[in-house]
Amino acid sequence: MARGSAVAWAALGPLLWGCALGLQGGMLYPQESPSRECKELDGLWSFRADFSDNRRRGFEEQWYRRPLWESGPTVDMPVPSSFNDISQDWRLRHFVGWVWYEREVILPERWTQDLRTRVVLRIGSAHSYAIVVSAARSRQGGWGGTAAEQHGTSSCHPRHWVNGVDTLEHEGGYLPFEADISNLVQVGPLPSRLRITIAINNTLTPTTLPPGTIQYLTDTSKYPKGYFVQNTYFDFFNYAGLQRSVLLYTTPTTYIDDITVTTSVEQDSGLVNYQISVKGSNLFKLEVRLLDAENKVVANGTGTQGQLKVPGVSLWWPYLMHERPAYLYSLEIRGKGFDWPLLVKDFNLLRWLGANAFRTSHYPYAEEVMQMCDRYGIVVIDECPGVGLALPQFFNNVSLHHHMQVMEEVVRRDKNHPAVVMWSVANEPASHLESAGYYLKMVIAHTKSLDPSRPVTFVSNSNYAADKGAPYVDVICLNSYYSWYHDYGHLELIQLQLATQFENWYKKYQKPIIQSEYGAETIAGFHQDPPLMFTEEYQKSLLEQYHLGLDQKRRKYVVGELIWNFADFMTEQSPTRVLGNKKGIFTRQRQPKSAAFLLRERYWKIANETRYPHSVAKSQCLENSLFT
Ligand code: GCB
Repeated sequence: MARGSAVAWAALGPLLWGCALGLQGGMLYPQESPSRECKELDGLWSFRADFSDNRRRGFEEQWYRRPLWESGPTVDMPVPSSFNDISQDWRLRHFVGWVWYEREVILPERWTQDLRTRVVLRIGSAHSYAIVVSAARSRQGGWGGTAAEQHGTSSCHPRHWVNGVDTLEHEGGYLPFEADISNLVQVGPLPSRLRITIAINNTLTPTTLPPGTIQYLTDTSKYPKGYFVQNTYFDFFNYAGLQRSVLLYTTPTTYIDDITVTTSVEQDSGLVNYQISVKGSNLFKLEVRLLDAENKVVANGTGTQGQLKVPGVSLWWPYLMHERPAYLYSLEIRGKGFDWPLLVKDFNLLRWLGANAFRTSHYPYAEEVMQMCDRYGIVVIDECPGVGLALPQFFNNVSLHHHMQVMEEVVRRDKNHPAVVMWSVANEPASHLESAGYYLKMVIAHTKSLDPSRPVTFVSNSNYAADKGAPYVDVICLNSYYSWYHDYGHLELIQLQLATQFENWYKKYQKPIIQSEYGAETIAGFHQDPPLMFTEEYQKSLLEQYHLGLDQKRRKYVVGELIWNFADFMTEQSPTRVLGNKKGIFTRQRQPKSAAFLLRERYWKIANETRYPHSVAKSQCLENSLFT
């Protein structure tokens, strides 16, 4: 394991590694407590896509000024979900531009009357650019003014349009954002209703993350006037909308804004250094209590920073993992949206497989996924949406600045998770370019300054000799598709090519290596023996060949193998994709292909081969596992 033997994953509630963030304010996951209440806004929202030619009718007609149904037809839209797959209207599936969500909420009276209460609106993620407008309505009827209304601007440019604490803008999907809306709901004659309107734009530009381009097709013999397509440079469907939960929560006006914890171990004692940021007042007294998994107090402290000592500490430990050598064996899963049944099913499958890790390919997963990783002992390589950095023009200063900010948001959100073992700043950037070298150097350095305790990487598919980013990473992560994207059908070449890959990279960089992707497209139910591409037999044989190659190096410098992919997933349409990417060892419905059984045998074999009895005791999950 890259972090080395000094790693201490303690099972002491929310443990954090040291961070010095540039972002203003924290982003703690909302939890109910004696002083905090939460109100989930999941469920049906009103929805309309702006199909107008310039996609700006919503702003021109100020749809946010009145309930959405008053300005035109609306449809029901579940939140959380991606809007693309919900309706039977094909235009919505491929829609690019502004969509509008609206929901009316009745607020508890205390929230609107008690001026010692802060009311916060929190959006788990909105892909990819969002503007939020809130309006409070008094009991007597009539809507109280929003900032946008008071300023009366009709400009459709968001920067002019929003101007007030009750509205909020956020750029980038996959990460949470929030606003204190107390000023809005706590003014006027007993307001009790809140109308929340969220406009979301899924257009990707050369400076968004991931980047994209809009291409106008101007040959009028082939395309109608104004016809455009969105080009993306990654291999998943650009699902969009309110894909994670939206909620309101309260805090007292003097409140804990952020907590940062770093941990270490001294003999059998756990040391927990904490730093707590309090906002709203300087007049407070802090008592700190550290609870164990059974809610028993195991240490006490006072003040905004200090160290707690826990004798006889029980350490957090990855599922089935041995410490010498630690080895990640698993697969990539997907977690753009959030859905509890799917999430629990996926974790049951991970445990069935005996897997112990995954990478959040290629964007941060829902916060609930990260919580499950802490709970189930699954190690995470936490990747930001730096995917599709394929063209030279994407390595510009505006993108670099945004990319660094996104890393700040990722680290701010996930620094508390013991499961996070490494940050990944990008997947397959064009890292052979000089400009990419500088860009990656800067993003990696920035991420290290945010969290000096964890290694940082990006995932490469460049040639080892040409890669300009590899010198800056702590661990080399490599994607390769031998006998899939070239040498079609020639499974006999895999071991040689894999050995060459590992030896070249190791010789040049002398760093630990993770095989971060390998796999084969497989259509469940297709069979052929001897194996042919796309059959279950081919996928199995390809993985077997890779495993023979990996076994040659895994006790040396290869520290992990992550197959591509956990389950089939949707992509854009193309002649190389049959209803999406089919490299899953499970179907999209989570049913196993033959390779799932092969993987299961391998992962359990590795676990049984290497684990000592004491490491078994360390895994919190094993005692409850059906599969040991
Ligand atoms: C890759 C990408 C991943 C693709 C995969 C494939 O290298 O990182 O996003 O889905 O290859 O299946 O082509």
